[in-house]
Amino acid sequence: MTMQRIITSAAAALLAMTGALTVSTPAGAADCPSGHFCAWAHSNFDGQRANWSGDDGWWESYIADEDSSWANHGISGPGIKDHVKVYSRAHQGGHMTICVTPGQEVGSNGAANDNGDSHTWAMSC
Ligand SMILES: [Ca+2]
Ligand SMILES: [Ca+2]
Repeated sequence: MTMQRIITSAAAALLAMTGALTVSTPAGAADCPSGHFCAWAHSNFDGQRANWSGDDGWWESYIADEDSSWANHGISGPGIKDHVKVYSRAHQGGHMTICVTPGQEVGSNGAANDNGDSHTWAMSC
């Protein structure tokens, strides 16, 4: 084997490994800290992000009525409020626009798009 062939083989092996790594991490699609609920101003977890570990009755202006994708990276377990309900008005008013289950990542949702103003953690949807 020539040196050129060895290098080519090594590069191919590295490429194969990188490809395998990419495929094996679908849960990491959305960049959202563990224990947090995240919302982005654009679809597919793009644009400005807001994240919360607790409830918020009055979202900041950059995300209120701007939310276009969502991810629930909350901690799950017995007796833990691990679902997130988003509401169309402040202080959990109006109607529920979307409910995000534990570990769920929602890249887009026409009904909930640009309508969230508050959210609360809940036991279920
Ligand atoms: Ca938006
Ligand atoms: Ca709204």
